[in-house]
Amino acid sequence: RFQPKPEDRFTFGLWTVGNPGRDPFGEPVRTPWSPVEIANVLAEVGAYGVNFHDNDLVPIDASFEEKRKIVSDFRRALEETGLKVPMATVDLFRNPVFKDGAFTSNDPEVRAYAIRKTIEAIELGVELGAEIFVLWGGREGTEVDASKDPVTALKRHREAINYLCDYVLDRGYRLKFALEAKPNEPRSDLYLPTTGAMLGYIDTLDHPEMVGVNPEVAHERMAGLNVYHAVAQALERGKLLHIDLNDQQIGRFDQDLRFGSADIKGAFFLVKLLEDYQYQGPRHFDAHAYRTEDLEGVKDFAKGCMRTYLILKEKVKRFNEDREIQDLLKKINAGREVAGFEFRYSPEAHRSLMDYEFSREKMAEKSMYYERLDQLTMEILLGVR
Ligand code: GCO
Ligand code: MN
Ligand code: MN
Ligand code: MN
Repeated sequence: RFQPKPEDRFTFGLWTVGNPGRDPFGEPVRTPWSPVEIANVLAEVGAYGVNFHDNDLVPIDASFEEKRKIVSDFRRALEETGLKVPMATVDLFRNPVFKDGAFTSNDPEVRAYAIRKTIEAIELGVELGAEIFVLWGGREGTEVDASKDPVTALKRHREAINYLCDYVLDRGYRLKFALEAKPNEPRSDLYLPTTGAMLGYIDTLDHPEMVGVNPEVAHERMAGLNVYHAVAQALERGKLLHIDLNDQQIGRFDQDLRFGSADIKGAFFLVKLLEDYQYQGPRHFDAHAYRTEDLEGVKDFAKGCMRTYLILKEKVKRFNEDREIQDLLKKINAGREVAGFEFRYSPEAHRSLMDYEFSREKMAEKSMYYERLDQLTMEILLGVR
């Protein structure tokens, strides 16, 4: 029970389970694993796939020969373990060259280099089977607003994404881009700070059909938003290509906690959304183990993410099959139709609307039962239902 299976499509990044526990106040506490070692651990704990930034796999200064060796070793590990690479991404934040942004840098040479580095990362991802390419603008932002015109920054960002889409089309790759928003960290303010902002922006691109979003639980919560609602908006537009599952307490630094470990109710509704709407993409855990953990603890962390998801999936089934809850929902959703009216303008429908006699008092009298509904939801989560 609660054993991960390939069809659950659980994935982790090399940078997540491979996180050595460095933070702004302290050195690493774990010896870094090689990509092959990480793949083996992921296979052992039952993950379906592994994702990576270009430089999680191939160091930025690797020679051509070094790169070929690393890639072929990694490919062999994938074949031996059966792990897939559904997603790849690019690191446009770690190297000092990107200290003031990549696609939005004021320096055209840096912007060009960012595009070139992304294209090489796309090649690497495609070579290993990726069909989704995540773009997270780690340093696309500012501390000093006087330094950069935010209107210009957006135009530069758009130029870069349009370039990348044209490149992928030109090469005939089956690859889609998933844009990941974050409000802050590592910059004071990042451009396109929320999934909602990303969704509005995507429609301004040359090829919106090639671009969707990768919402992250922690990032929406850092912005004080409801992840469930943000993900729903993406889902409703067919734009949910990927998802970064983790957890976060509001008002804290970017914590990347084990999925479900901070807000179990929020996690429940997110799982409910993904399951009820049969989300087909990878369920990626962008989180890492506490800095206190050793290698065994890292495995506990990874298993915990998947197990919590599967437990919540079972809770969703219970919720959906619970007679009392479903009867309440029926009542909650009931209401009187306005004769002759439709929620689409026509002169006839409009006449019915204007002729109808509304009773505000009657409408406002309706019982909502939300206390009862919420308590029943909590009792499912608390395991007494
Ligand atoms: C973060 C981000 C990253 C991205 C990753 C993929 O807060 O550090 O969530 O983990 O998801 O870089 O592009
Ligand atoms: Mn994050
Ligand atoms: Mn993070
Ligand atoms: Mn992320």
